[in-house]
Amino acid sequence: MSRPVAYVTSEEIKDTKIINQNIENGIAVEKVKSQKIIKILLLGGPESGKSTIFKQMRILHMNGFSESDIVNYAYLIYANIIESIWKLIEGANTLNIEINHNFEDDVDEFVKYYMNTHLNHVEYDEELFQRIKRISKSEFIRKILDRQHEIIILDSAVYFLQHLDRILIPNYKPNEQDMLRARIPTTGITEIEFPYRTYNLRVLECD
Ligand SMILES: Nc1nc2c(ncn2[C@@H]2O[C@H](COP(=O)(O)OP(=O)(O)OP(=O)(O)O)[C@@H](O)[C@H]2O)c(=O)[nH]1
Ligand SMILES: [Mg+2]
Repeated sequence: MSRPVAYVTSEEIKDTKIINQNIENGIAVEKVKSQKIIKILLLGGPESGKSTIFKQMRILHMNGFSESDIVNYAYLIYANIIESIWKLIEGANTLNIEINHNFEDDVDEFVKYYMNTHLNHVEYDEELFQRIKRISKSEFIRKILDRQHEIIILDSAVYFLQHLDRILIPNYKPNEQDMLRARIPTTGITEIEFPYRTYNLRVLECD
């Protein structure tokens, strides 16, 4: 039986050489790039904005957030809202502001929930969220917010309270602004790296 004769034309050899050269060039460019890493270390006190800069860089240079990030942020934002309402209720005590009689039941039920639920385990809860919406519109919360600088509340509390009707819904999908405002305290060191112009930027955040 005759064997197939394998042969290549001079044109094909030329093409292969060009492809090879392109690959070699690509490797050389990558090597130079990898040598041009600029490291940026973000430092600062709590809530000074390190994580916010991190998130902004992800949005601008790394295709933003994935679907699973968005779901995680939804629960984190629910937890931020619950924490904010709790701080405001505590504020009523600190500032000697009386809780309006008609909101006592909502506040009592909210406090019970807060005392019995870890913030990492917050789920969508129609009854609780309706209570939160009612509490947020009450006279005593308005009075506390007028004096918010006398107590410690989350930086993003007012922002989230203004958007409760959009946020406290089933299958809520946070937008970029919501995710930028969401607060999760950093523990340890976080790192991202992305190409920027002719460099690679490596940004580190630590606390
Ligand atoms: N007013 C305002 N606040 C913002 C804006 N963007 C983010 N924030 C808030 O600013 C705060 C910044 O907090 P982070 O970025 O988590 O601060 P951090 O330095 O990482 O803090 P730690 O992780 O505790 O060390 C958050 O509460 C955000 O909600 C904005 O555009 N305007
Ligand atoms: Mg942080």
